[in-house]
Amino acid sequence: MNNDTEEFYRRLPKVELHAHLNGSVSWETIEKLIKKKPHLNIEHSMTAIGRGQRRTLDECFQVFKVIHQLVDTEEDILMVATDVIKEFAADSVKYLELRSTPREEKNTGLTKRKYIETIIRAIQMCKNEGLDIDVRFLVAIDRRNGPEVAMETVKLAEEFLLSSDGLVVGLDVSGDPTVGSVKTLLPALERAKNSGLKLSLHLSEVPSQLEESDLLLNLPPDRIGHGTFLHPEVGGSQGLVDKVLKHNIPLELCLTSNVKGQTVPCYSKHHFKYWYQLGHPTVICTDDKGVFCTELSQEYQLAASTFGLSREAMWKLSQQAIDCTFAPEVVKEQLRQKWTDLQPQVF
Ligand code: 6MZ
Repeated sequence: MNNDTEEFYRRLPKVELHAHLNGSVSWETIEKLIKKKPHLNIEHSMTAIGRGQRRTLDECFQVFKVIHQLVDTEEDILMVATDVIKEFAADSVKYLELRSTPREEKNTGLTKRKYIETIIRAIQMCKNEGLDIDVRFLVAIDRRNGPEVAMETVKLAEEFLLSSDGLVVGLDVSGDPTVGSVKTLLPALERAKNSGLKLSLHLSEVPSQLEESDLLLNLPPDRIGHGTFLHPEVGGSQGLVDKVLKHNIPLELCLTSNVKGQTVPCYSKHHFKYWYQLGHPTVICTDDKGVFCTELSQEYQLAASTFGLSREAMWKLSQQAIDCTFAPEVVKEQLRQKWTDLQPQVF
């Protein structure tokens, strides 16, 4: 890839809607954390999946556990969140929805409430510094933790929806898709929806989740994370696809994450193609830019080269992502204006 192409995708204004905070921690920030906690004996190879490497999804989830050991105080969270926001801003991300699972750490006095407050503080600090990026937050539910924790998380998110000055906008359901039953989480998700929290749900990230995906699509969610196995060509069903189309639910698609986590065999077989060809709203995202060693500009570049899309088509894709954000209409309008101002005369 030549420098000119790289430069185009770096400068392209972008929207990032699927970024897990602890999966997004860069090499540089991990380095600072390792220095702070040498007794943990953690090495870089344990926190990131490098170029050409692949892991099973199960192994990816082990990586998050290692990172969680490194990030366990308010101070760490503040540093991690500010670094991640600044890195996205440096990659010309103009609007970012970060998501993270609130954690309690008895050893350090961290509570779930403080966890969310600290991320909000990081967002506000970046705003005060004048960074050219609008950041919002989705409170994440880890499906492994079951219905009680899910309900408790929804109640906490509801409080922040009212008190965070619009910074907390919704809820994410993530975690190891092979563990836990989402059926038991439905009452919590229904409550969240009724209280005005937007829902972005990981759906069909692994095969054979037809019943679960069908239940979740009936909510319906406001956005879908991955949706890798929804369509019939990969063992999903036309019924599921029809529901996604009927409710016009945008998909958050993360190419490198899916290839490195081996849920997709190679870039050219990524389900981006299926949904893009249908003209359905798809948003290119990173998932875990630290763990999967990528950047949003790189994901755009990869999608363009893999599927033979022009710069103009990629510009349109990034522009259309604005409609899929959970931001209020006035913010969407400001973003649309920004894209108009930045649009090149010729591509
Ligand atoms: C499902 C994922 C994920 O919340 O500590 N997470 N859940 N599928 C994925 N695909 C690879 N990548 C990340 O960030 C780490 C957490 O995000 C979720 C997992 O629950 C992981 O523990 P936070 O900031």
